[in-house]
Amino acid sequence: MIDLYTASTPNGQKVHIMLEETGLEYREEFVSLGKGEQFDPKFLKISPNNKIPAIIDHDGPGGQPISVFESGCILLYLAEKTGMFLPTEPRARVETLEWLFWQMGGFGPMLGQAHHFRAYAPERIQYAYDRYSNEAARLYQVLDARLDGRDFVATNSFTIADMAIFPWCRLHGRQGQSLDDFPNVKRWYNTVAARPAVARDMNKLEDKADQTKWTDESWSNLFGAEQYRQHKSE
Ligand SMILES: N[C@@H](CCC(=O)N[C@@H](CS)C(=O)NCC(=O)O)C(=O)O
Repeated sequence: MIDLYTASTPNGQKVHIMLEETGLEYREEFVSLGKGEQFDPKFLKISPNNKIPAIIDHDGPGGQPISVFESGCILLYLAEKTGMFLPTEPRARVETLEWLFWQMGGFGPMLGQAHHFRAYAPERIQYAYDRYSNEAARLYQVLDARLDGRDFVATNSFTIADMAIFPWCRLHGRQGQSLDDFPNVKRWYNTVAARPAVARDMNKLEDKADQTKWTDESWSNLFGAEQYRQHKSE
């Protein structure tokens, strides 16, 4: 059994997709980020960076429990555990990891900044707004070029790289992008969205979206004093 600490956000969705695709048995624990549950000392013990997703696999290496944080590491861990969605052939494996790390180091963080400066910043800071919107467009172009003539990002089959990238593309509007400008991304996006495990998951997560309204408390937890206060793990 795997405990998944999650929220209905792109980084959480990656792990939901992997768990649904592999058929591993799991239970979800939704962490309310607006209410500051990510600072709970128990949660910090398994996720010291106060972010979802994190998992506890009760049947980890040697049959002992293990906790894993960072979505890319969770995908890799589950791929190695199941032997699914990460090719073993060395070149295909490197290509999959290249695109997984591309998502973790660039596509995710830059698009996250685009969300922040376009949707959340209390004032419009034109330089930051343009910088992250332009960087988002550049990254979509890189992805579009990669997908030219390919069905999937890393290899000729669906891998953890596709799982990592897809949930971030769902929010293209918030990043100031239109998939019509990236026809290869659009085709791939529709292919991935139509996978039964992905479709099932996305429907379920729509209902679980954190309904917390922006209040002084939720703002402070995510972007203000509480976020930057030192929190102690159990
Ligand atoms: N690099 C991390 C990023 C995780 C992340 O940014 N999680 C966000 C939600 S998508 C979060 O938990 N934010 C809560 C906070 O910053 O306090 C990963 O991929 O797991």
